[in-house]
Amino acid sequence: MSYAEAKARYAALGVDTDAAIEKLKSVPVALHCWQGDDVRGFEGAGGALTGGIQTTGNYPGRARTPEELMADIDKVIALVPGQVKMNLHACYAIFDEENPWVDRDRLEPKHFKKWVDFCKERGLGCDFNPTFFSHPKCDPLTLSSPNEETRKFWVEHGKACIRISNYLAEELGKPCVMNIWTGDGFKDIPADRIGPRLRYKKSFDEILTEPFDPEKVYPCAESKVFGIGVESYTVGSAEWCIKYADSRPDCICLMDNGHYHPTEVVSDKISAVLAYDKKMALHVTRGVRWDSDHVVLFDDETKELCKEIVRCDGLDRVFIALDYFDASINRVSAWVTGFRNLQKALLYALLEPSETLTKLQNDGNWTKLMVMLEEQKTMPFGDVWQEYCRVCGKPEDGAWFAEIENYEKEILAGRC
Ligand code: RNT
Ligand code: ZN
Repeated sequence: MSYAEAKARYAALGVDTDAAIEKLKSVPVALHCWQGDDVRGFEGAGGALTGGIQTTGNYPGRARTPEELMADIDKVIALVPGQVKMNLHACYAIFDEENPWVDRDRLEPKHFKKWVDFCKERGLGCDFNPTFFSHPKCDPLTLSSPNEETRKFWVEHGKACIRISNYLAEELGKPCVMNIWTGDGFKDIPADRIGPRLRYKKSFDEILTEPFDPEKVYPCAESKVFGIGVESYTVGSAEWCIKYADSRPDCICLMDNGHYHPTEVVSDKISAVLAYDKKMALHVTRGVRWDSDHVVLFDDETKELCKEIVRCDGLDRVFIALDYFDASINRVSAWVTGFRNLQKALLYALLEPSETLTKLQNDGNWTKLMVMLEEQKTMPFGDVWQEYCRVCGKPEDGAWFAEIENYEKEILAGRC
C-alpha cells in the first residue's frame, strides 16, 4: 500500500496522518550517551559499574574515547528520524591537558565544553545526570550516607551538576532535564529505614539550594524498587520520589519503566501524575525479568506509554529519555533500534482516533471500543512510518542496517 492509500484509510477514521507526522517532528527524545560504552565514562579509573546496575556482554567495538563516542552518536543521528536531544552523565566529562582530571565534586561547565560544541554544531539540546555510582566514595550510600563527609561530597557533586545543567541550557537555548538517580539501598533488611530517607531529603534540599533558572533547568528525582545487591531496601523508592517532587515547585518526578514490580506498568501512572503535576519525566527501557535495560522494542508497553503521553496531551511536558545499555550486540544498532522504536510508538499513538474512542468510553459503549481498538492494530501503520522517515530525510526500515554493518566493518572492528 502507498502512503496516499494509508492516509485515506486513516482519514476515514478522522485521523490526519500529515498532522501526526508534523507534530512528531517537533518532539525531543533524549538519546542516552551511555549505551555507547557500557556506562563507563571518561574518568579513566577503569572501576566496575556499581549502584546495582549491570551491563552484560562484550560485543566488540565499544567507544573508548570522546571522539569515538561522538562518531558513534553521529552515526545514530544519521539513521533515526525525529528530534534527538543529547543526554549526558557527569562521568562523561572530557579532560585534557588544559583541563586535567578533577573529582566529581569539582566538575565545572568547562569539562563539558566539547559536548556543548558537539550539540551546537548539530542543533541539539542536552539533558544531564549527576553520576552517583562507580566511584570510591560510594560507601555504598551516597546522598543518604550516615558518614557526613561522604554525604557532603555527593551534595557538592549534585550542586556542581546544577551549575553544569544551567550552562548546558543557556548555551544550547533549550531546557535541561537534570535527573538525580542514586543506587542507595541495602542488600539485606535494614534496622533503620527512615534515617537514610531523611538524609536523602536533606541532601536533595541542599543540592537544590544551588541557584538555577527554573525555566531552563528541571531537576528530577528518579525512583527505583531494587537493584543487584540492593534487593531489600531502596532509599529513593517510588513514594519517596513522588512525595519529594510534590514537596517542591522546582523538582519533578522521573519514572523509569524498569523500576517497578513486574506486573506494574508506568503507562497507567502517567495520567495519575499529570492530574497533579505540570511536568514529569520518563526513562524508557525494557526490563526482562528485572531492571535488565534491554533495547526498547515496538512492543505493547512502549506503545501504551506513548499512547498515554499523547492522550494526556503531554508531548510538551512529559520529558522522554531512553535508558538502556546492551553490550551483547552492536551498540550503535542497539541505539538506533531503540530510538526508532520509540519514534514508531509515538507515531502510532498520534494516529489514534482519540476523540472517537473517548466518546465510546464515556457513552459506555465498551463493545465498539474493543472492536475499534483491535482494528487499529491492522491499519496500514507501516506506510505512515515509512513516509515519516522520508519526510525527516532519514532511511526507511530496510534501508539503514546495511550502514551499520559497514560501520562495524570499517570503524568498530578496528577498536580492539
Ligand atoms: C538505573 C537508572 C539510571 C541509570 C542511568 C545510567 O537503574 O535507570 O537512570 O540507568 O543513570
Ligand atoms: Zn533510568
